[in-house]
Amino acid sequence: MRRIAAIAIAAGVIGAGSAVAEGPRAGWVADLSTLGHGVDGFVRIIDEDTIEFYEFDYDGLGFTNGVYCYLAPRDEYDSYLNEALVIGPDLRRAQSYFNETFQIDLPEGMTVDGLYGVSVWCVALDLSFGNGLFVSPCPSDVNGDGVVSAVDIAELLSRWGTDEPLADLNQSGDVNAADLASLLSNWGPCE
Ligand SMILES: [Ca+2]
Ligand SMILES: [Ca+2]
Repeated sequence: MRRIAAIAIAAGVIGAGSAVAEGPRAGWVADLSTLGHGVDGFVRIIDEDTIEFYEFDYDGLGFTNGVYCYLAPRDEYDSYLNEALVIGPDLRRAQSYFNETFQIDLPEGMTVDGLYGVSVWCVALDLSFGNGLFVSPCPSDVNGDGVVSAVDIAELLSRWGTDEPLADLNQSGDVNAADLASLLSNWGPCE
């Protein structure tokens, strides 16, 4: 623990005054649960306003008001509908989806910033057919540059004591010493 504390103090000096930006989280992936209509697969963030469904299954059915991709804040993605966050197109169609890949551009002016949950959402029933949380393929790489380094410690320390998902590496709900230890254990290039 002595080593961790020493590095933490050093990084605190480095991090003082540095700007904190969430970044586009390119490459983050959500693993869709299966809640209805055979929905399964993954959704990946391509850039700040593009997401990609892949290995996607869905029987194509649903009620008349449509079934849409729905992006939401972390705590709301499976229980609450804000229509502004529903992004098109309507995913229903006559032929079922099997192992498909397609991209969706977010509406003009909308980005993935602050949005961690994705659902395949049936509007008429206010019901998710499948959903998941976007997670980083290399969680300790807080700033997303492909390497776990002192910069990431500085980014983590700047969020110390908060619940910010970028730095809450073990998804415990707060940023603390456990996250710092996790970061140090993953030191070096992302695999
Ligand atoms: Ca990094
Ligand atoms: Ca944590």
